[in-house]
Amino acid sequence: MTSLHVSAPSFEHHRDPLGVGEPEPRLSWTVTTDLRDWVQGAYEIELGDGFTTGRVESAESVLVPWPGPALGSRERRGARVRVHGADGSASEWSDWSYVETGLLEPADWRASAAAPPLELLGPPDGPALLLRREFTLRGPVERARLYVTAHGLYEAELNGQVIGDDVLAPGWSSYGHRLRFRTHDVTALLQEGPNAIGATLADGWYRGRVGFREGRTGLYGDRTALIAQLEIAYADGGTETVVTDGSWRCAPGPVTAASLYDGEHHDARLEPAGWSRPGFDDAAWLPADALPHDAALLVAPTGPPVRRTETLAPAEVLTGPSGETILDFGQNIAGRLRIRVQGPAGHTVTLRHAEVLEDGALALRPLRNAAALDRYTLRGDADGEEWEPRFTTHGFRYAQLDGWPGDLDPGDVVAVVCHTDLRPIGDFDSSDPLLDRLHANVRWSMRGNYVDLPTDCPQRDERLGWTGDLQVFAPAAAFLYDCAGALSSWLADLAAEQVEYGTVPPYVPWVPLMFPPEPTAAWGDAAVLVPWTLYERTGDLGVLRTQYASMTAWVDQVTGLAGEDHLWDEGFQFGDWLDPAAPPDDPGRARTDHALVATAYHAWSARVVADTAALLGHDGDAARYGKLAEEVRAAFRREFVTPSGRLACDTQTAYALALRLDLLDGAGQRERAGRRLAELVAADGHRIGTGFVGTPLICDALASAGAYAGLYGLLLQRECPSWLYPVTMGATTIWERWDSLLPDGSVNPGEMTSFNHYALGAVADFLHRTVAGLAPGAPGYRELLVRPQPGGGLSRARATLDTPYGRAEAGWSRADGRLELRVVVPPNTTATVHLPEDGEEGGVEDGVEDGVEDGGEGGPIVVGSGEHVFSCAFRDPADDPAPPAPPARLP
Ligand code: RAM
Repeated sequence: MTSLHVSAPSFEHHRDPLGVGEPEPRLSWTVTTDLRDWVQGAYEIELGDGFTTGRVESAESVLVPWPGPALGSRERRGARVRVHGADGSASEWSDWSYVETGLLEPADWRASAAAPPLELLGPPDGPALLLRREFTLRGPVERARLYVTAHGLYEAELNGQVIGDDVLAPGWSSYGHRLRFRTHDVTALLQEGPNAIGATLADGWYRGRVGFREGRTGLYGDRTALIAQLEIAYADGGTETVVTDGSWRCAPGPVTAASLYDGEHHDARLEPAGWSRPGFDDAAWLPADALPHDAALLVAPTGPPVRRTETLAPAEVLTGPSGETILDFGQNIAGRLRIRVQGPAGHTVTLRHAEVLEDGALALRPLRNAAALDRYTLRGDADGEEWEPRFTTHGFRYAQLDGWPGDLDPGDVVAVVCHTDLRPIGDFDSSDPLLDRLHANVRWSMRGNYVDLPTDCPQRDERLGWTGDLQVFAPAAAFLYDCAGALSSWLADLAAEQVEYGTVPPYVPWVPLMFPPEPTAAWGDAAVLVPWTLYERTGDLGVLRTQYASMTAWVDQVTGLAGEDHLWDEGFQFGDWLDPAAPPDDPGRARTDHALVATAYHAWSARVVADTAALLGHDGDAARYGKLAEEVRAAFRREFVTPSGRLACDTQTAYALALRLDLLDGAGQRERAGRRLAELVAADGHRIGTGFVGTPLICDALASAGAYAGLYGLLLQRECPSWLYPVTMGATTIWERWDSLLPDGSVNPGEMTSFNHYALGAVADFLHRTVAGLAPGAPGYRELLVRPQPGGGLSRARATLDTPYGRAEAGWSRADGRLELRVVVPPNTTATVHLPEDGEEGGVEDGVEDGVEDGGEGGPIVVGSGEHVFSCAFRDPADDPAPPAPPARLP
């Protein structure tokens, strides 16, 4: 009995397709089958309005164009699909899935911005304010939607119930260009007769403090406001709309201060009981001001919101040096605490947060100008009360509780992990627990740094969308999580601000602080390389099309800056930021020349733009950027490479750039450069010598040179600086610096010392692609490239990924001189399998019966869908010398 099953279609990159902004959402589906080598021959899509495509002869199953008439605002449509294999097999119809548009046109918005009156407004990051109004429904409701957003942060309620489970809504976008609204199905919350709708409004990114040093307040405006439109369809066909306007009434509430950086103070005695229920007396409340707003800025989200994704119980209760109570949650996170407490009315409990301890006490210095301090003043309920702040998050592993009334039961406090609710899709494991912990730390740093946008860090007075950090991390991010929808929103902000400021700002959204936005290599190149990574990992040409103007504008700008000699050697650069040799107080003082880094990146981005232009059919551009890329490569060689392949900067980063970005000429130069890189790594005792720029490239560069011993020596190094050193020091996330915690356990004296920065975790991408061997061979993993390179004494490694076509896996294990490689190829795709270099002499033996095309003499093998097992002789030179010493300290 064979089986062939097709999933219900998904729409664009949405996790929850309610309130989407695409009138013609593209559809994708995956097939599960035990038929081997299954290839789709045709599909058929049926839409809920009766529209059907009939049988379409096509192998496409990812982001297939919307087949029916475009949807209008508020339209809901079911879709289902069935598929036919090229082998004559056929599936049943899939289940139905549904997509519903939000408000697509500015003219759909009738709501004003309801702003609390000036007399209620406190200083920035002061009190959160309440807004409410009542309305009466004349009959039973069939369907109701709330379209809602805010200038500031909001939490909306209907009849006493919080609407949805979003955290920090509406998130942070470049508010001057784009403000995301959410669509909620609120049918079940409404009742015939009197109803009440309300919201709590805090300053957040809109009006509160953002940015390092003094930061900025009132960046987007000095008045917070709610923009909400509740659309109700009665069962009898009538409709009703309730919008924010001057009829809403406002008052202060229990939140007396709320700051993203400093934390929240909630005085539960000030909660007006029942304020979001009908019948509450708001006579003393003040009317809101109905302010105009630009509805053209309102856009539907393309990715999921921030949510509470997990809770962690304390792993340990500690007592600090002054007798303070400190909870250790065992994991560094972004989020906040939820407490259950019982005590007298008016008593205040204080919660402080930190990522690490120093001398047994919270290390607060790395937070700089972020107090990360929450306070709860009790109502005095006899049976206790529960609280979690709503308008702040912190980056922490440890929390200090002061003023806890009575004995603390550790079960009364949990850490609530908050971040963008991205779907996890990829994973990695191996025989080395330290390497696995490193990988887990990368995942946690991704979680900690995706609180609505990709940030540098979640804890100090910064938390900005630094472009360079994401640029280097994007390939790892795109493997761990389905982040295409979320990142395309951020890229839209990047493009909008690039137009506004005339360059790609070093962080997006841009907050004017100490310096104007200046073009900088590796940071600004995010404009080109992040869309490319998304294309490579999802097969979505749309993201390239949407970002094309931004991509070309960046390369054009740099071309102008570099001038006729094509060397970008003037102006400010971050360079190989945080080179481990840079002094703690001067993180930009790298050993690698800034001009070398900048020119290398220019060549790379020009190449990627040329390839993009070709894909999009812009042939003239493709030729022009292709020529530019060659000219910049030549300029790079002229300036920085000797004819024999030595580089002007004798550094790990310089060689990594030249090798990985294909800047050298001919096998001779490459061979010499590869050898020199391996020599440098060995001379450094297999300790890492790269900063943000070299780190994501060096392992690939060593692998391309065949320097496997050097590569694994570096990857598995435990001495500082290295990837595993922090793991041996008990790290649970990736650190900003190789030595954020010094070997003596003290915190690095640099003012910029975060314990949760994903950039140096970019190496995870190499673990997936090369250690385990699961890489995209064609965009969207339509072809897998399985080319593992075992080494370092590892006895197994495996990567798994939910590709757009279904589950893929590549994993190997070895024993007694033989290696077994297991590959799972999703339906409708193929894999090109290369057995490890040292394993060729053993020959190839497919453990499965058919479908194997032996590439002959050690060449690659192309296989179709299904599970395949290969085995070959393999000898790991790392087995020969004495085995490495056991880890100093396991986390
Ligand atoms: C720091 C950030 C970030 C980096 C910039 C250059 O402030 O934390 O990681 O990209 O500097």
